[in-house]
Amino acid sequence: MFCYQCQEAAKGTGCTIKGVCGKPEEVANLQDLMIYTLKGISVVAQEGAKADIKFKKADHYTMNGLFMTITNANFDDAMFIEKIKEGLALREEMKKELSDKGVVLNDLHDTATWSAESDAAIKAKADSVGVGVLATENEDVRSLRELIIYGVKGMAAYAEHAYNLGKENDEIYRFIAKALVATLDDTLSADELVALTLETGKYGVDVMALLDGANTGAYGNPEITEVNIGVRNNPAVLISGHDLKDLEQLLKQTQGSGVDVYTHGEMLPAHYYPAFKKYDNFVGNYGNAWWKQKEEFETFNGPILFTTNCIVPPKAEHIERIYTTGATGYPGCKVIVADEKGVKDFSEVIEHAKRLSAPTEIETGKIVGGFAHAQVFALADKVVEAVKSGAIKKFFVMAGCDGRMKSRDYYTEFAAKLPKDTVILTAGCAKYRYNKLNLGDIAGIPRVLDAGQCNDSYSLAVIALKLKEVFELNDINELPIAYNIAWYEQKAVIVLLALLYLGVKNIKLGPTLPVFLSPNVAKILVETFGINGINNVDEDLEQFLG
Ligand code: SF4
Ligand code: SF3
Repeated sequence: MFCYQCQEAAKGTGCTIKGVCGKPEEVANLQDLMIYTLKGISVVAQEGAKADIKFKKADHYTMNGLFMTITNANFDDAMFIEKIKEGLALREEMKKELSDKGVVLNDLHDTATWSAESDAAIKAKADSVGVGVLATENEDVRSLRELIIYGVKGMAAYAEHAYNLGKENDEIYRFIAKALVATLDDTLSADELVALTLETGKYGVDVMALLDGANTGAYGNPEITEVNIGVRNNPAVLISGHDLKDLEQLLKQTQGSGVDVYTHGEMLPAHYYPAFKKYDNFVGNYGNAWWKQKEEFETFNGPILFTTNCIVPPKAEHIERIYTTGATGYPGCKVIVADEKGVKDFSEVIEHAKRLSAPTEIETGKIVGGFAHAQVFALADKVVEAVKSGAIKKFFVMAGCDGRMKSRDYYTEFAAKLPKDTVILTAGCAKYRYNKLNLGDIAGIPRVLDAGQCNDSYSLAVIALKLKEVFELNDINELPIAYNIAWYEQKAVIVLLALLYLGVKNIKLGPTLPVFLSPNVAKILVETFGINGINNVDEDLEQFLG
């Protein structure tokens, strides 16, 4: 295996024996074969597109297949084998349809022609492509290809959440296919791949806008909300991940059952949506960012439902109370599958909760959030006034991911040491590093404004664009907004590419720069966009405020 797609890649080069995330070699290779299969399907889909023939099924398959390979989403080798088999059959169906319509397919790439009859043959193929990343010898081309693939993985994840709410955009699917095929094309120059990377950012903006519209269209605009972090004395289900449609179905099905629902990790911002406030058994948020889940699942006592990443390989005794759905999976954990109408039956999870104890309290109190674009616009006069009067000197966008590395203590210290006339704008699970610090407020505006999940970084960009307009500036970079972003997995990659596309400069990215950036590609990002790594809190504060 060879994997270097996340911030925790072993030794700062890549995982080669087993993932730091817990991904075994066999699963890593199958994930690479999944991507290989998706490239082949995209090759055929592109041929169809030339003849104006669309393959909706392939669009959805590709979206879900990409999502399954995101860090900490799916560790289940059997699920990958089944998915790949399904893909091979789909690819052949597509070819048949094309040939029936008179489209001649010549000289197809191996990704579009390989086949395997048995599980063993699939595994053997997986082992042969499992270091495929390294097969691209030119390190700059390899770096750009992988940067694009990781961006597209994040894009697919967000597209799937929107799709679950009935919203999709064919242009995003077309781009995903085009990008995957481009990573097979040896004739593309590094410059052309750089251009494609920026185009990936454009579709990153589009997909986040699509998801924002889907979420707010279905559940209303997030509003200022105090979220309880304590517990009640009823049995309960803990729901983790990013999928709001799954949450809605769970809340509906738990009504009147005596079972409470708590959010975990990236599901916390669900409390900010008006539509979920009517559920009186939607109690609060339990715990912190994903990487603390082993201890928190221990004390939660009840069943846990994963709707997306981040799964940490569970303790053996927890497996029987962990359920997965959507793109997620873990060997031994029960999978809840949607019917053809997208309906999921969570009754087994709810019945399971009834047999177990109520959660053990690990914290008490409340945290405040709900500052997505509409809520901030509603406060615009106050915010603009505070900036004009000098009460707010600077905003710090500290969105992104959390992770288990000790070096991420930097973000807690950075937030705590920020001057009292600054405001943090956050989104994603990065917030758990400082959202319980009680940093106070400025004239009633909390000093930590949480817009929501990582995809709600889109809101932060919309807010910045609005402020640019209000202050009549020519360039988004003239605003008193600094960017100190933490990344971990591939959704953060698409968020970053989206910000670059919007013209945001001088982003500090940490706790370490992606190891999949070759020195030359990193140089382009530094020279064109001013991207830079973190140093230490005092020096970085000096740099930002100096
Ligand atoms: Fe390693 Fe990250 Fe890949 Fe897991 S996802 S194998 S930790 S690089
Ligand atoms: Fe967190 Fe996994 Fe990225 Fe959506 S839950 S931000 S790491």
